[in-house]
Amino acid sequence: MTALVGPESLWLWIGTIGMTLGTLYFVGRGRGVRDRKMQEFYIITIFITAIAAVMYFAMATGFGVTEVMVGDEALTIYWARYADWLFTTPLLLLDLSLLAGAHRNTIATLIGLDVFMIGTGAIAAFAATPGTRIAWWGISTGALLALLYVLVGTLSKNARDRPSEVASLFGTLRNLVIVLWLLYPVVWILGTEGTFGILPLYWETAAFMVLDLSAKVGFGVILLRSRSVLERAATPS
Ligand code: RET
Repeated sequence: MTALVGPESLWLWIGTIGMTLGTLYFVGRGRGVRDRKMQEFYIITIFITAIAAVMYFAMATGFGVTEVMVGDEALTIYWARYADWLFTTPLLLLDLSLLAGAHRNTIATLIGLDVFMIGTGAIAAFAATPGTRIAWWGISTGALLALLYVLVGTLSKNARDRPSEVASLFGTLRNLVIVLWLLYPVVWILGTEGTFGILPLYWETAAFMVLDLSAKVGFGVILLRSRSVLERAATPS
């Protein structure tokens, strides 16, 4: 078997280190938090970066990667991304939902759409013809747009009934999610997966690493930075 991981491993190692440092930082901050409701935010956020750290390690060391034949071309597919996102994106949505004080039906809808999005995105990555790959990408992007619609609709409405600092923290994180999450399908379709060959694997891997670190560690830092706001978020309003 040939080694599948090329020079893009540089970015995968930076991702591994960044996610590990993020995890350690959140664990450090979470020590001493006694309030059970507040602990929920720490537990969820720590798992997000911990899962990403091991999946980045899997990719950097050549476990999380395979080849997919599209026509007579072999594409390098980092499948571990989808394993990571399948678990971490629902957890990110759970953090946001707890902050907004969402009803469980809203949480179920968001997580359902999210799993649908990552599942169909994984099919897109493994599909054998350019046409079917783009069709599955379209289905997955449709789920993303529906998810963001719930985020700006129902979830934002719920957040407006929360204390003002909590509502404002929710607004910041929601906007971060909208901007960053919309970039994922763009990088995918421009990158090697889209088969248009616009963005080479090296730069695509760098782009996903920056997006992943911002969407996980950046998100977590903003969420956990103010203990007083989290305290208010943890008190039922
Ligand atoms: C794929 C490909 C198909 C189309 C769409 C995608 C969306 C992925 C998203 C991923 C978000 C990941 C995050 C990771 C955390 O660090 C699967 C790339 C719509 C939105 C936030």
